Amino acid sequence: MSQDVQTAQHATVIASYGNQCKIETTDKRLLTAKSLKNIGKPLCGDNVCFKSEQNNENVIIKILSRTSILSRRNNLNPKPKQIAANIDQMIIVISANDTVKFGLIDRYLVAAEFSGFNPIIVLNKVDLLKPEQLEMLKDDLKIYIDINIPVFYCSAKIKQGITSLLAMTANKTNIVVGQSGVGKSSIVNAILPTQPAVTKEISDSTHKGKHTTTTAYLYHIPDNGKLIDSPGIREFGLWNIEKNKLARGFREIQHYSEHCKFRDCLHHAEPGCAVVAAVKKGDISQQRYQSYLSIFDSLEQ
Ligand SMILES: Nc1nc2c(ncn2[C@@H]2O[C@H](COP(=O)(O)OP(=O)(O)OP(=O)(O)O)[C@@H](O)[C@H]2O)c(=O)[nH]1
Ligand SMILES: [Mg+2]
Ligand SMILES: [Zn+2]
Repeated sequence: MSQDVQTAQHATVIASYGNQCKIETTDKRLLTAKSLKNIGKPLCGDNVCFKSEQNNENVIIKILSRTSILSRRNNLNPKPKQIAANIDQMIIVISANDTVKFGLIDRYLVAAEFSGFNPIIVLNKVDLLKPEQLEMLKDDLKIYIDINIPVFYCSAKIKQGITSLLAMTANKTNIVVGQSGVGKSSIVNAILPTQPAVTKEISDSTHKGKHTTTTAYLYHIPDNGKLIDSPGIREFGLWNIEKNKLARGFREIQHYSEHCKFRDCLHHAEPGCAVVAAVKKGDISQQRYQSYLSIFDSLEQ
């Protein structure tokens, strides 16, 4: 280790704006820091070493090794965008006043399985639903309960379901993800009323429209947890996943694939495919299998 790194102090990146970052030191001071060009771009959630220069500028000189990175790709830009680092748990937020976008949820789940994040689904804005509408949505989302992915029914507005969600977040770095307007920042605020994240209402006084949150931002939550609010997305493009490995992103497909006749079975129409048999029997949801096929087609190699 170089002399520089030994005398440096440690910090966590709260938010990264290019090579300017907001960092929090181990003794809880919030500072602005620039990062050295040759170390790569620090991400929200990174653990870093920094030095304070004589002119009071703080300089990040090293990014400590990451346990995980969340990246996504969109159609407009082939280069994946890195969103945050060192994530343990992904809270996928969907809104009750929208149709359920199973394809989007399943893409997030694939990313979570490949990156080793624990996934949770939150249906927010349940205050807008009549009881029978809520029951119908619970029926639709049962396919996730069946594969052991917890689903929470919440309202950030009336603070319903927030305590049980909070109980899942202790001692972990959690990231809230989902489309713009589903209420990610509102959920963060319901959990953390004392350090409010900017939501649509607050930002509408200055700018209209969607995409209120523009940068991932890390908040501390009770019981040693961290909660990262992230910008809303329109689509969540997967990258760096090979077609013949995709089954690993679908835990139930992966489970049945062990019994396929051919080891390199892609679970389309091969003879002796245990996955197709399980779909026919109703042991794998038709909806999830269709997602598998459609994501399979969307992957490049
Ligand atoms: N009725 C109802 N409205 C909600 C709830 N949660 C959030 N909203 C509203 O939904 C809108 C969007 O909320 P935000 O929290 O800004 O959404 P976001 O997901 O952070 O959006 P981006 O930052 O653009 O990605 C705001 O008008 C909120 O008041 C809820 O539980 N019930
Ligand atoms: Mg937001
Ligand atoms: Zn198969």
